[in-house]
Amino acid sequence: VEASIPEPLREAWKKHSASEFTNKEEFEKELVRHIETTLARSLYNCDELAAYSGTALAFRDRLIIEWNKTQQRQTFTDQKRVYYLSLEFLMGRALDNAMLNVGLKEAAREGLSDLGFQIEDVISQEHDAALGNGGLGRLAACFLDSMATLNYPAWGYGLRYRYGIFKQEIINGYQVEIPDYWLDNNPWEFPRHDVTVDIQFYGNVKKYQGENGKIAHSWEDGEIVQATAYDVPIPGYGTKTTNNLRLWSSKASSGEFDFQKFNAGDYESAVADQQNAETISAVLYPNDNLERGKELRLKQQYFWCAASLFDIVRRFKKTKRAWSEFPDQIAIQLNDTHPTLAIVELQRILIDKEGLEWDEAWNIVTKTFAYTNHTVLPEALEKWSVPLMQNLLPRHLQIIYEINLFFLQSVEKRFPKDREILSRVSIIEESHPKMVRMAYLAIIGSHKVNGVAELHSDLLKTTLFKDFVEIYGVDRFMNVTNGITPRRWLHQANPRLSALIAEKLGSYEFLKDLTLLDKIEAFVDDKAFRAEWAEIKRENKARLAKHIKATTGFDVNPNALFDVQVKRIHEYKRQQLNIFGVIHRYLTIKNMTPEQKKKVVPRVSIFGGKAAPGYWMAKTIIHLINKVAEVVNKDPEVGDLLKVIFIEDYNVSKAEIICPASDLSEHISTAGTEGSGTSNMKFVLNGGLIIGTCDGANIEITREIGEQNIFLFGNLAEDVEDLRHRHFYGDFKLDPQLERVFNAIKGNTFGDAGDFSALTNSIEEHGDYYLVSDDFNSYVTTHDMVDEAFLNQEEWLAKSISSVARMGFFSMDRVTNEYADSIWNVEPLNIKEDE
Ligand code: BZD
Repeated sequence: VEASIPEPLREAWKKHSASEFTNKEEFEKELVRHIETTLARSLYNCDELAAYSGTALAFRDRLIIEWNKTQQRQTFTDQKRVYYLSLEFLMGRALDNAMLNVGLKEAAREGLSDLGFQIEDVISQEHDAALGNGGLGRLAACFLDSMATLNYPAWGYGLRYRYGIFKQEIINGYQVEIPDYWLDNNPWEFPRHDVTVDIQFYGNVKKYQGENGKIAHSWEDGEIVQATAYDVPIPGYGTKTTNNLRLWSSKASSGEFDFQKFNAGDYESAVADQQNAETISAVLYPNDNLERGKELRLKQQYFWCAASLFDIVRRFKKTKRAWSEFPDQIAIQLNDTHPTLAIVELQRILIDKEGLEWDEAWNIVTKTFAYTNHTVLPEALEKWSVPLMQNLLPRHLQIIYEINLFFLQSVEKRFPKDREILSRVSIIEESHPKMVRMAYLAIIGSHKVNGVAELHSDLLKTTLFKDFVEIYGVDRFMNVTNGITPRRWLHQANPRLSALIAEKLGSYEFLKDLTLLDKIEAFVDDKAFRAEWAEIKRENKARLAKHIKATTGFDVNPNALFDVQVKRIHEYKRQQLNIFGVIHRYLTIKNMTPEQKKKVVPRVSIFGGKAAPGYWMAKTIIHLINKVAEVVNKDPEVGDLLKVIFIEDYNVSKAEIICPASDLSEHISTAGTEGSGTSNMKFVLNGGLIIGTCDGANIEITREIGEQNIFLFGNLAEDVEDLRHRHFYGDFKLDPQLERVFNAIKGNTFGDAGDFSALTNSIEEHGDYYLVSDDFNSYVTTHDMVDEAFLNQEEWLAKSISSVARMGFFSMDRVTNEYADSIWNVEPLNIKEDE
């Protein structure tokens, strides 16, 4: 308030308020101005990178003007806001998205062309913002896009890692990790050096007599690290709303202690403190679906939760409302358990700082938070050692114990005869050392808990969180099936398909209401439409083939069936099943007569994905894929009938090239292990068919597009436990076709067999936990059905078109509205057009 310009002077201010370019001419003017002044370059010295920077700065100006207005509008209307807390935001590139969202891509294309540049080359200069591992981080990014597009007053909160997910190089068939330093000349962030929060670690808790004789607690001493806000504007599509993603960066507190040391000549130790503090936001942990309990990770979590909560509470306090209104004004969504400490931090703020009674505070907390679970894999469930937490966050541990005490007392009251339930549901696991179970804390501190696809949410209720369903009733648990933003994953990634659909539907309205896609089913028998549909797919495949040639040197035939599996490399996702299937195909082709070979459908098997640097088995899978590629791709007996490609450094911008180019993609996790999967949706939305297990969102995709349009195979989730049990007791026989594959590997067909023994052993010797052998026969016969189907191109096209027509359900806008209605209870803002 103190910083605002006095009323009588505002007219002068408004007269000079920044204005937005609206056409090609004005864009060119802004572009040249930025290149010549902001970037200090000239027409004699302007490469594509400078053209990119200039274009980005021009669009950034537009975004920030709308960002400012959006924030004013949201403050003025004072409606309930959503805060989405996620340790990962896998945003990808921003420029193309910004141009499309504000509707000025064509103006920019012509403007750049007038000045000597191709827009595609300019766009591809941008470095991906890769602050995430996989699906969880990308889901957060899709949320931001939808929340802005639907005009929800919403903020994202995350960490500003100096290093995002590593860049992957393949050297001699092995994955090598290269640091991803992405911050140099990133025009999309705004440092807010005036928005800082001091964050405390370590120290100890003192009890004292507070007002009216109450026992109170204060957390004293320890270390202070400073959080600085960096804001990233998030434009909605076809709306003025531009929301905010606030990322926190750490540095040593600008307090006295470092200067004291510095002045006392202890220069090295002052620098060490600085570096120590900066380490907190230095790097994204590169594991997906694995938690390893490292102290620095817990520091990251608390640093980010505490800074975000301070910011949220500060904003709330400005409204001068009663604390009881906090949950009417604020909804906080926890993206997995990573931000669970936010629950404890809010309780701490309310009781220790604001003097509320425990019960009153706890009531506010539980009404504010909701928790999304993304996995049932045991190794991904977060647990923190009690001694570690005691040391780092002593007051928080006390509060956790208190939460647990009240919770267990209530459980005991309800189930007085059940002695076991208390140890089963306790937040504290009685192991050595004791552990804090973060998922239980998240459930107890939230009013809603959701899974990300129907099967996944059912499994949560019947297995992992069964006791909590008994305790709280089934209404606390719900399903919200994931979705994807059609703006990036159709319009931006596949502009020609988007244009064809728009032409038939009469407008681009489907990008805001994806259920309108169902109207294209009427054209499924229209010859010209089909031909165009096929031509677009062919062109997208040619674009990918070009990328493959440029990056791997291999030629692939765009008329072959492109069979794609791109996602994080993980045993449960079963890239090993895929590559074993490829080897099976290779051996089969090699045994064919020339006559038989003529009937083979040519294939290109395309893989991509990163392995966590410490995940040995996943790295072995990558190695095998690359070794198989080396042998197959140069085998003259095979020629064009089979090619194997590993695309290096799979990321969001590569996904935008790959998804539109697939004929078939693989979503083949062991049934019951994949929360949802979201790339399955991206591929189908781009006209690809999928082969998959009855897992995650494959099940709802099947329900929507029809069984005739998907290739399902493999054992069902309900049979998995029994099969594993039988393997464990020695009831295991290797599938004979898989045995032939293993014999080839063991015969050194793909290099030293010793390199791959861990892979074959895990199946033959160690119980085949992921049921690769059990599903192998079903997998390869289903692939034969794919070939059969691909031979009939007309029918394949019909499947492709009607699948796309039925994908409306998987829009992130549907997802966002479901969260808004049944979890957050927030309304979109009304935007007047003339504002
Ligand atoms: O979340 C993924 C699930 O595996 C997918 O099935 C699901 O579709 C998406 C979105 O809901 N989970 C992750 O991506 N998880 C992680 O990346 C992760 C990262 C750190 C720690 C634990 C998990």
